[in-house]
Amino acid sequence: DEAANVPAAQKSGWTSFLKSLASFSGDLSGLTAPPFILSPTSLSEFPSYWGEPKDLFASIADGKTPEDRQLRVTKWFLSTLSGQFTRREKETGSEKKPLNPFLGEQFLGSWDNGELVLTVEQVSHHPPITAYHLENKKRGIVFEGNCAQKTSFSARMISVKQVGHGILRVKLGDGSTESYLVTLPKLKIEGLWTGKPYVELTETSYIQGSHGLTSTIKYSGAGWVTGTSHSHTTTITTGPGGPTLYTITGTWTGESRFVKPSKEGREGTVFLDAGEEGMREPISVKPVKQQGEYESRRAWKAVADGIRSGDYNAASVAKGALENAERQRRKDEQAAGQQFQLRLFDLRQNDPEYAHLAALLKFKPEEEDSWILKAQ
Ligand code: HCR
Repeated sequence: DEAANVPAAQKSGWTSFLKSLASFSGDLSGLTAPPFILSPTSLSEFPSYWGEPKDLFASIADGKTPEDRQLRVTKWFLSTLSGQFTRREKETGSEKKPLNPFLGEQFLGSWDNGELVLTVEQVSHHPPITAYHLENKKRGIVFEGNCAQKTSFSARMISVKQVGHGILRVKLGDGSTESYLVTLPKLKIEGLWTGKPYVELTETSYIQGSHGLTSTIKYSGAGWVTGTSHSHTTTITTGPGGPTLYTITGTWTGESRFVKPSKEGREGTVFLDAGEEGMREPISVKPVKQQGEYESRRAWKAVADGIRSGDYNAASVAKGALENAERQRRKDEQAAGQQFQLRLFDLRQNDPEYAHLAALLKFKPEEEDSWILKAQ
């Protein structure tokens, strides 16, 4: 039995879901999936993974030189990946289909009694685009970005291109600001046939510092270069294609070490142990009762309760009600000749900082030219 992990009553539903995938390309959010694969969590919560290694994020400000800070930004980035891409599989046995955020949906929370604050708004519904702003005011560090996904289906797996990027800014002692462009890896969703989807990362992502240093992160999985799943080899060079200062290799779920060529006799030493106990802390969010009407967990509560308790009928009724109300809002806006106004972010076209960092990376700004920033 190939679909060993699919509950008996949902096997035919799973087969038709997989068939519908085969003839599909674009935005997966609209596809109806069988209940066992539904997650009670909205995609608007996912930017919180960026803040979970909160101490590594804060310690970027302790870097004494551009090189030191490039290493620290790279370490923080790598340490977020196991949360982003393996947490759900670890906790529930498989990757699941998250709830599709409604336009204007918010996810707000913090760490360390408000020292690190996350603000998220769903800034587009079709296609789904999420904007986020993560800020440690005390340390002068902001990570801001937007994220959308383009999916396609081939060779029994879903391929996901993450569209969007983040920019990290750190205020230096002399009052100047250093910035880093963070691009995002591609992912594959495997294990679909057996009903136990999981994520593997592929190809390359980059971190480009405004001082000129570049981190190039190459991803590979089981059956690839190292044969170990969730592997990466990262180099830090003086610009794209420039001389290598450091090479780091390992897994983004466990240990990574400096290897040859690296500076200062660091070869063989540990760069990061992403599996270390307590290195990532989940975000704190207000109790649902105290949340505003656009906040994710409040708005989706009935749907999430239905999914969690296995009352899929109640979940589907609640989801239908939310979606109808949203459709009606858009219709009303249209009839009144109005456009939906973002509440927390502003849209900015042709951000010069993004253009500058992308040029350093010799990276052609793509369709995500326009930038979304937290409104002050
Ligand atoms: C592809 C995915 C939605 C998008 C999720 C993203 C890319 C969102 C941004 C985060 O920073 C990182 C991230 C992690 C997730 O692994 C990724 C999701 C994995 C599955 C989900 C699909 C839309 C659901 C496919 C449905 C299958 C599982 C049946």
